[in-house]
Amino acid sequence: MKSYNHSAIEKKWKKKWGNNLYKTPDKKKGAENFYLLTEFPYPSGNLHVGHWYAFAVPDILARYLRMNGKNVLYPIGFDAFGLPAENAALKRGLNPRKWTDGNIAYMRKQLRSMGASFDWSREVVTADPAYYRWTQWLFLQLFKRGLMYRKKTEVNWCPKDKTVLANEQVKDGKCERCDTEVEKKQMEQWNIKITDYAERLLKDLDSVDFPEEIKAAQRNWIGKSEGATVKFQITEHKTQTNHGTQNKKEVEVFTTRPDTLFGVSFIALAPSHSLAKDVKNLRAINPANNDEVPVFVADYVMDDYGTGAVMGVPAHDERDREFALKNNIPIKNADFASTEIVGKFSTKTIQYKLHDWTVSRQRYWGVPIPLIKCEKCNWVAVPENKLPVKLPEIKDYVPTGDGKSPLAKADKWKRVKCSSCGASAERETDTLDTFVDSSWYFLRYTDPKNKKEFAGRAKMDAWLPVDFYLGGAEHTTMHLLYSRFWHKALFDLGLVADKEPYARRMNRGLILGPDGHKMSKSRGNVVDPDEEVKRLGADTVRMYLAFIGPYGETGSYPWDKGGIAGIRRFLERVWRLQSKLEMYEAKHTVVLQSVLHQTIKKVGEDISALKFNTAISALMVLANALEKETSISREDFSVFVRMLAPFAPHMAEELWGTAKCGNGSVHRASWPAYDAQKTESESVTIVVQVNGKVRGSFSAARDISEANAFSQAEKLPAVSVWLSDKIISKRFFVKNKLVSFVTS
Ligand code: ANZ
Ligand code: ZN
Repeated sequence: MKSYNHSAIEKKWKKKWGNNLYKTPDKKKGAENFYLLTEFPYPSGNLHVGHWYAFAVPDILARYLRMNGKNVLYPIGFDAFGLPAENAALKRGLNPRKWTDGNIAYMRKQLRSMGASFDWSREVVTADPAYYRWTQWLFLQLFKRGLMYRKKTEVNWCPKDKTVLANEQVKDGKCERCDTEVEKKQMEQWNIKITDYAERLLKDLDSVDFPEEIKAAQRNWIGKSEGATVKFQITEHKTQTNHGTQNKKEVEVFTTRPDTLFGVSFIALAPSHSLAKDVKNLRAINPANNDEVPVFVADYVMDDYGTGAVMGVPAHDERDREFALKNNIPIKNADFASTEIVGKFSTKTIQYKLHDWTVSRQRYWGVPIPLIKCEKCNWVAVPENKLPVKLPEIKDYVPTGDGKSPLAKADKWKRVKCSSCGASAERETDTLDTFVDSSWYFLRYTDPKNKKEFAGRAKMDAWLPVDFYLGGAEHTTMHLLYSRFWHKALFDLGLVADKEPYARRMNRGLILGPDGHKMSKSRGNVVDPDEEVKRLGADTVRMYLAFIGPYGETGSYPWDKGGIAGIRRFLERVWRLQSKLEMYEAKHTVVLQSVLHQTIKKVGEDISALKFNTAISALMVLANALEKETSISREDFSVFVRMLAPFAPHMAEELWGTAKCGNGSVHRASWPAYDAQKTESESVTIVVQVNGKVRGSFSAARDISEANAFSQAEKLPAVSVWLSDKIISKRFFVKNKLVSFVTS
């Protein structure tokens, strides 16, 4: 037996498997389809441990399901457009396309080193014109449906990235990408009416299998509030000079507590409210009791929520109280208004915290928005036969900061004829937010080469909805929400069959550096997976990451050098089991058979539950038992190797071959079945009590009869002393557990 040479084995099998082993047909006879999706990576340039955790560990599930007769689609691609790639390229003075293409080529190689069972023939790259042509086409379908609109709004502007950000991309007032303080700017932008779908995005959460935290986070983000609007008439203050103005003004407030109407002590407006300028001269009249109350401008009133105006009820609201005390406003204490009164002076309304999705970006590296601005016709769609609108190669792609995309300088590209009236017109020069690209990539995986449609309906129907979607917790209120919306919009257009894209979702945990902190170059705690693969092998790295903790719980796990060394030693022990292989059927003790069948059961159940760590522990227990045997039958060895295959695909393939376990690849073999009877331990320990006290115990064959149990128990010396000269008045028997005597 040769010693375990991981690099030779891994190289050999990667080459032999090539691109064909995991090519997934749309239909396979007798096999149900299963779509296992993990969020595709940004081509950032180098695979880190987090990528391994994201792709190599779910591969265990993909392989297990295949061995259990499922036709599993486990695709991969690259989320290639967008800020991260562009910023990285700019930092190096490189063209974003060149940089991105180079990274993708490198990452493909690295991804292959994992030995993951991706179907590479379905690879999708969002910066590829063959892909973004359909991003543009889908965008236009939504545009024609009236779901896109242009509006001058206060937007989040990142002064460093020099672009607009969606609300979801701002974390604690800072740019999610570069951590710079975000500024507010008035700009005209393209928005998508995701708020039209707020109610459905909420309601349909009931129909999907997402963990409660994810549902709660989305519900919170959508932020539904049921309340009412109330109109207050505005009167000009006595000191107002231009008396005689009769134009009636009113201010509308949104409240969740219309029953506190009698306690209104003031009205507060957001600083950008249309009446804010004249506020010193204004008084508001409470419609319920004609009380006149002062009007203020207050910072705590948000301009983009409700009506941008609040009725201040300091007796019942903390912030209102604080404001009233600070501004010496008399606090009104009053009874609650009855539902009848409330009904007369208010209109029931529902408010959402969710905002429409701002999708235009003033950056080069994205999908050109396929619209044309014509003086006469306003915004016109680029005709479908002119798609894709290709992103032009330009020299100066550095963001300008003047609120315009670098594409605005691409004069030749920009000038077009209006597709409606033929007059000279200009292209939209903003590009689309990357989250538009990723809102439908999983559809394209079902039909990646289609030139006529974004994906054929029959192919989509064969795979959708996604059976199981794994990803990062950071996407809960971004990608996961956007793509649910996008799918619903496509559903309404009759383009997809389901209301929801993902049947089940799970967020994975985080791998920390050996010091327990997030891996980062500045901390010097980054573990390079390539080095680990070189040193210990991909099988060890995969198995170690699977062993590090339960996958489906969003915990964080520090990388442990001792832990990975332990896994390596385990695999070496597995390797040495070969030496015990017999040429003939070995006679094994019942105990080994029970361990074997218990392991089959446990490993299968644990993999299904994403508890890869305890599945590996069970394999370790079995390996211990096998080591104790003088010889191992080929049959038992084959069971072990098949269970090893999802975790350590290269070693398992090698052992499968050398031990002549079966024809073809172990990855085409089926998962071993267990015998339920054998999973039960063959011997049991029976405890013996006399008058309620434990006096002894004995080991017996499982399911020993009551009569035999009593006679064996009575014979135990430690028991018989307590029974001699006594009359046994009662006997109890609990099957496989207990014998109890009562004497009189
Ligand atoms: C009077 C009142 C009395 C209120 C009371 C609350 C308690 P949610 O649940 O988040 O929807 N509000 C309305 N628009 C606002 C804005 N643009 N900026 C800041 N605050 C605003 O909160 C709704 C409540 O927040 C509303 O109900 C309003 O204050 C305030 F005992 O009206 B309430
Ligand atoms: Zn025109």
